[in-house]
This record gives sequence, structure tokens and C-alpha cells, in this order.
Amino acid sequence: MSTIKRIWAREILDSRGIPTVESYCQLDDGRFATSSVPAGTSTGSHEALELRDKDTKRYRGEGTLKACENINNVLGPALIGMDPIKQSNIDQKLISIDGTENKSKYGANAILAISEVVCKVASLSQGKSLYSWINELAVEKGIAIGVKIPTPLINMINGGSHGAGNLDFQEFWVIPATNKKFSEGLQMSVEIYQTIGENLSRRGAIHSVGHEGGYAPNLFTNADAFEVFVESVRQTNYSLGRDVFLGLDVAANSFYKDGEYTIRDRSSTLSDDQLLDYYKELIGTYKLAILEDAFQEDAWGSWKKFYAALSDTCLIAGDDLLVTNPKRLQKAIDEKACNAAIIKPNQIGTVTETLQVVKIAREANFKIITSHRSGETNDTFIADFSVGIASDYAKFGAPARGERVAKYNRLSAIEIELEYFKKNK
Ligand code: 2PG
Ligand code: MG
Repeated sequence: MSTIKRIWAREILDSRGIPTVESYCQLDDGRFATSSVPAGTSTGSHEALELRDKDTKRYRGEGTLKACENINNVLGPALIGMDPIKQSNIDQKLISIDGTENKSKYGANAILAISEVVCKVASLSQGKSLYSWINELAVEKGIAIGVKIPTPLINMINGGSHGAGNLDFQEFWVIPATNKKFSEGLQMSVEIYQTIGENLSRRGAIHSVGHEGGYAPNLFTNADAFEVFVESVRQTNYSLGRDVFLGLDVAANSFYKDGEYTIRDRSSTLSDDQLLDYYKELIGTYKLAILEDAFQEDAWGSWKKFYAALSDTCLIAGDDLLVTNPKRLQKAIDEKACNAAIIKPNQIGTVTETLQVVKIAREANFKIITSHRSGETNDTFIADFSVGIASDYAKFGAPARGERVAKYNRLSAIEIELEYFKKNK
């Protein structure tokens, strides 16, 4: 049995130029792994706490030196001598040392950085691919039987707090049909992404790209983005509603204030019921397959109405609503508020707790959407995780920018590896 010899961390930058935590773990057999954690921009207020230094003399208060010190001086030393393949013992130890409900003492960023790096080094020490090791953990918990490459939700256009003050909705996706092979779906989406780019430039509408690599165009309304999608898909060899579908992360928190929602598609503010009517219109016109965070994170009543009206028509996904938290997920199941869960390990803070949330969601027949964050690194842990838990969907941003394509390229590599194993059984 190999044991943990040393764990340490340093501050690095994420894709937005904001500090995050990179962790290292060395075993007594010499094996070594490194990992880094992402961070959100449009975070839900019920997420586990990401520890920031709040020292305004450095990185405008966003430094992660304290989180790194917590790893170097407290959390890391406490795990020395432990067996890295006992992921739940490791995570349990981290949870109990921190002792708070939302990991606010040592920081969910510090805790997850350790949880993930230990998971990685454990896969190495057993000579297994990371996704297949995560699958073993998932099988042990009764979450998955085999591995599966998820269908990607590919971000084409960014608005909201990921955009450039242009559109209100945060992420406009193209979703390949679920019967397509991953590589086929990726290729289709890239061709559509590039066609959208050309159409936006022709209209003089490209402003820039947003946090996740989607275009951040100057368009008149949110619905105009879908018009560009329809036009662009038509110009490719693919057909909307057969080869590809459309979807949205509305991220409604970002345009909600004092009981009202403000979007540029309407001249006056909208109540929850009026917004619901607008979604019905959009879903009818553009046949949207998935809608994430259609209402703000605590509007349980509106989520329930939305579910009652549309759960047979599209997937209703909770992100800021659920924050990968078992209690909030259970409430959503009991109250029939949604039927798909966005899964982000850094919203809860350990690999084991994330697996527990996936288990609850699966048992309630929810679809699982494993997700990156808007502030990412080139770490591809989340791609292996999505395959290991047999996630239905994965959202890793646009097919552009290094930190986004790293994850899609990792899924491609896993696809090739799985095909090889199938042929050479
Ligand atoms: C989301 C995510 C990721 P952020 O809202 O789903 O796309 O954004 O990481 O900013 O919360
Ligand atoms: Mg979201």
C-alpha cells in the first residue's frame, strides 16, 4: 500500500486572470500528481465558501494565499500516512478538520484542491485512468454501472455576467443529439460555432468573446441570438431538431432585482409569471431542449410552476438553485422543482460529497449535467469525472480557448481509449 508523503499548494491564475489554488500530492512510492480548482463568476449564494485573502493590496482582494497556507500548514500535514485510495476517509477527514457547514474555516477551494489531487494520485498509484478510478468510486456508491461519454452542451454565445454587458441570458448552447458519438457531436458544434462567428461578423455584431469562449455579440434582444443560431445551423449540413438542439443557461439571478426581472426583449420589467410566459414562447419557437436557472435561486414557487408546465417538454436544470448541495437537491425533488442537476464539485467541496449528490439525483431520475466554472484552469479532472459517473451531459464552454478545449480534447482521448479497449477485449 502506498501512502501520502506530502501535500502542498501554490497560488496560480485562472482563465480570467484571478488567483486560484494549485495542489500537489506525492506518495511514498514517488508517484506525484497535481490539480487545480476552478471558480465561478455567477456563483449561487448557497455555495460552499471559496476562501479569498481580502487583502486589497494584492489581486484586488482575490488572492488565495490563505487557502494555500491552509493546505500547506493544516490540511495537507493531517493527511500524511493515509492511503490515497480511501477517498471517502480522506474527504471525511478534511470535512471534520474544517468543521463548518459551508467549509468556511479553511475554504472549499483548499479542500477540493486536496480532494481532487488525492483522487488523481490514487488513480496513478493503481495504474488506472482517472475516469475509470472515479467510475470504481461511483460503482461502489451505486451511482453508475459503466462509464459513458456525456453529450456536450456547447456554449456558442455568452451574455449576463460572462458577456460584455450585451445580452441578459448567460449561455446559449448547441446540443448535439444524444445518439451522436461525442467526436461527431463536437465536430458538428465546431462547424456551427464558426458559422455563427461569420454571421455575427457579417452583421457587424461581434463584440468579443466571453468568459467561456462563446461570442459576446451586440444584438438587440436575447431572442436574436437564437435567430442567428437558426440561420447558422441552416447553412451547415445539419438539421435543427434532428442533429442538434438548442439550450440556455439563463442564470436568472443576474437580471433579478426586488421581485422583478429585466431583459432587453421586453420594454418593461417582468414578474415571475410574465417571465414564465416568455419562456413558453421561446421554447415553442426554438424547441429548446434544456433550460438552466430559469428563475432566481430562491424562487421555489416559480420553479414549481415551471416544472408543472414544461417538464414534459424540456429539461429543467438547477444550478444556483441546487448548488450541488444534498439538502437543496432533496428539497427540489420533494417539491418537484426541476428534473436535471448541474453538478459542480467546487460548489460542495469534496469528491465524495459530489458523488453523494449525484447518487441522490440519479435515484430521483434526474438527468446529470457535469459542469466546469467560468474561471477555469487547464486541469481536465472534470472531464474524467463526467465520464466516471456516466453523466448524461457535460458543459465545458465553447469549443475555443485553451482551458475549455482541454476538457473537450480529454473527452476525445477517452473516447479513443474506450474504443481501443472494446476492440481489444
Ligand atoms: C454556470 C457557470 C458555468 P459560473 O452558471 O453554470 O458555466 O458559470 O462558473 O460563473 O457560475
Ligand atoms: Mg449556471
